[in-house]
Amino acid sequence: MRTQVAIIGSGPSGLLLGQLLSGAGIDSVILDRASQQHILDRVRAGVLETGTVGVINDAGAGRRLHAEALIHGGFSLAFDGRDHRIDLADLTGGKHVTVYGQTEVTHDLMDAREASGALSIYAADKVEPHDFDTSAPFVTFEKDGVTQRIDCDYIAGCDGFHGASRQAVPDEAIRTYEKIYPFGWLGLLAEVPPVHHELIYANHPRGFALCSMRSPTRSRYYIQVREGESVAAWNDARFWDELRRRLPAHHAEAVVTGPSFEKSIAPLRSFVAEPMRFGRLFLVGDAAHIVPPTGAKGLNLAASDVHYLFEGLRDHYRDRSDAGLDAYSERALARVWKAVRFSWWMTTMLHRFPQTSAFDQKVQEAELDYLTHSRAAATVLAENYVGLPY
Ligand code: RFL
Ligand code: PHB
Repeated sequence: MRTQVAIIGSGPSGLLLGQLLSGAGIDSVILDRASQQHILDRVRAGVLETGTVGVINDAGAGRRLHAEALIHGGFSLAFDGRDHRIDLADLTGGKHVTVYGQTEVTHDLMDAREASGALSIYAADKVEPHDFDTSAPFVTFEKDGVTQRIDCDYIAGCDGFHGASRQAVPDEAIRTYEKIYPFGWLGLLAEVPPVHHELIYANHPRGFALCSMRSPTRSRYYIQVREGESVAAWNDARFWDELRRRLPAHHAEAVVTGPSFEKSIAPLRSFVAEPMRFGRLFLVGDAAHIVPPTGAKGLNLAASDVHYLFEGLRDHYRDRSDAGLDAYSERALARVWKAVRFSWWMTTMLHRFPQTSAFDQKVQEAELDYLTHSRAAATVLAENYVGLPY
């Protein structure tokens, strides 16, 4: 088999890139080790920057999003029993975020790919990139016990943090930076109306809590849990009880509870691999970087990476110019590090760290107080949350 761009991974990064390439008449094959259903069953991000919505539109997969997504012009910071609204629209000159689940984005992109007729291979085992330091790279994989090979011009490693692409790079060619946080997020999805019409990020002595949503009838909630905690220890009643305890009283009273239909724990980590290009292999999205979810940046960074890489590939095939491909790693990383910083800062400001000193606790309280009294400080938060320009 031969294609122009072999894409490893069918998450948002791989699917977005595949659609943009199809739109420009560039051929791609997507390979994923998971089944299509498994990918659609993963519950993840919910907040999209305007730039991400733009990339989804460019990929020809924005129709349902525009009909169903929720536009949010602000969110709440809750702490010390009170509630402070960050007015995103006012602080950023009219900008907003879009609340639409990653599951739905993935669904729309998979439908668009199917309509375009481009090839995706799911449940592919042992996917491996080869010879990307030469002009003749290829990818091998096993399907139904048979080893197959795809020759290509370029390989896009869109296979997430645990994927094969980054691991195929020799140690001496890559530098990684990592920070692990000593807690996780327990998330719950339920068919109940959200407690509030906007998101609430809560800092409480018992730990962080986040009230988010997927629609006016579907809520997504998260609570900070200790490292090593197991989902089995949290039945629905315990979760709802703990969530309520971490919210200001007026919100706690308004929480509508119901049976959960998804519950999972995510560890929190910051991670960056540099560079993001190795010859004809490009790392994209979570394959190259991870941020803790507090700033809602992971999926949005995947979209900006895809935007830069697509421009480079398009210019290569259309104009025979490699300037965009040569600049990919530097352009992407400049934006990545700013989101890594923002996500680390939001996480540090909103969570309770084990063994925190009295000094650190006071500084955290001063930071929150400053945000609620200084327009300049609130503007820094708002302009990062809605997304820095591409
Ligand atoms: P993905 O989505 O992990 O997709 C990678 C795909 O590659 C496949 N794969 C392989 N295929 C072949 N061979 C291998 N060896 C392979 N290894 C893996 C996998 O099966 C998978 O299909 O990476 P991608 O496309 O880069 O997308 C990144 C986003 O999924 C991620 O950044 C976000 O979900 C992060 N995130 C959030 N981002 C936001 O922008 N806003 C949010 O509100 C937000 N909330 C979140 C989040 C992530 C969370 N978790 C669970 C980590 C909330 C949570 C709880
Ligand atoms: C979500 O709705 O899943 C979500 C929202 C905001 C975040 C993280 C996750 O910061």
